[in-house]
Amino acid sequence: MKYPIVSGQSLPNMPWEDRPSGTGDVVWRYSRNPVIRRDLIPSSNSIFNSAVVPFRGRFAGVFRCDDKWRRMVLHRGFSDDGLKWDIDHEPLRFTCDDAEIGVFQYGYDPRVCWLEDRYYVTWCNGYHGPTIGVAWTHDFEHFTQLENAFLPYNRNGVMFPRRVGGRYAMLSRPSDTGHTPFGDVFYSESPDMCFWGRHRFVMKPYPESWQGTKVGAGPIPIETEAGWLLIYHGVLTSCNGFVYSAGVALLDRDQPWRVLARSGPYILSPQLPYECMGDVPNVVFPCAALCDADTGRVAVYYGAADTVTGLAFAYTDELIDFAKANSVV
Ligand code: BMA
Repeated sequence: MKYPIVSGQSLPNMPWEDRPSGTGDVVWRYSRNPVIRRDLIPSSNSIFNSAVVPFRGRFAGVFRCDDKWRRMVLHRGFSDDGLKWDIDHEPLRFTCDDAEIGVFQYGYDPRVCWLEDRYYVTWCNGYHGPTIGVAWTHDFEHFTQLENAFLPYNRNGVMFPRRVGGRYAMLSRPSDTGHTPFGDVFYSESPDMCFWGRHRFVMKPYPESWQGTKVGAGPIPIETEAGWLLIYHGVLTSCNGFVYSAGVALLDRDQPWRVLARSGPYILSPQLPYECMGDVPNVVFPCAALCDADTGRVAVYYGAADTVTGLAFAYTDELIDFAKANSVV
């Protein structure tokens, strides 16, 4: 590989399809999308913006399943192949030492990060407005909730899979109470998963483009010898409302708030019917990526139209070259 993956794992059983002939696109979709349909469990209105990870030779995930009340709740699930998912019919419950923090109002847009010896879950957590909830699990049975990372209002909390400069690290996007019409990505550090600080600016919208209104981190960054590979979402305000697309950036390995490259064109945008039609039309929203360290194959899980979950494929080397060759930095 041109840019070897650092501390990755072999995932020969991850979902994969070769790029279809006739396209040179850096990202291509699973031919049988949506990989998770909206009504996979009886209670769900929609299943999207969800996070999956390798787990004990199989795959596990935390799924955003809005229910038929239209409450935003999180469910855990398991899969042998990353394609056919067995999602628990009951919402997952967190245990928390602090009764006030442990009150569950709503949860959405989870990410899951393997870090040192356990899986950390971050999600947009209701606490007098949206902020970043943090919890950990060893087994996807018991989830221990920690302090919220930030003050409200904040969304898209995405952890790094190792300490950086000796501290835990997270990207996030300060926001407002509603459908925020702005948004920059920031980097924060923590010595203990409780207190977060040393906030650094990472990137802001790029004007007059698919990422002109706001940007937010997507899947857990993938460490390569060239830098942290970050897939992120960007929003354009059209005369028909927000349009959510995805791009790719490369962040410095030691100082991840430094952006080395960032794609001017998108890598994925809402174009197919299940991305353009649904509860919120014209949304692709990546929240997870599986990566095989041996080949650089990437499988990106993304919410489509706030209704179903799509899957798309890419190679790390090609994503990095795309960010560099088309960089707006
Ligand atoms: C964002 C989040 C996402 C959602 C997107 C499009 O603000 O709420 O969960 O996918 O809007 O509606």
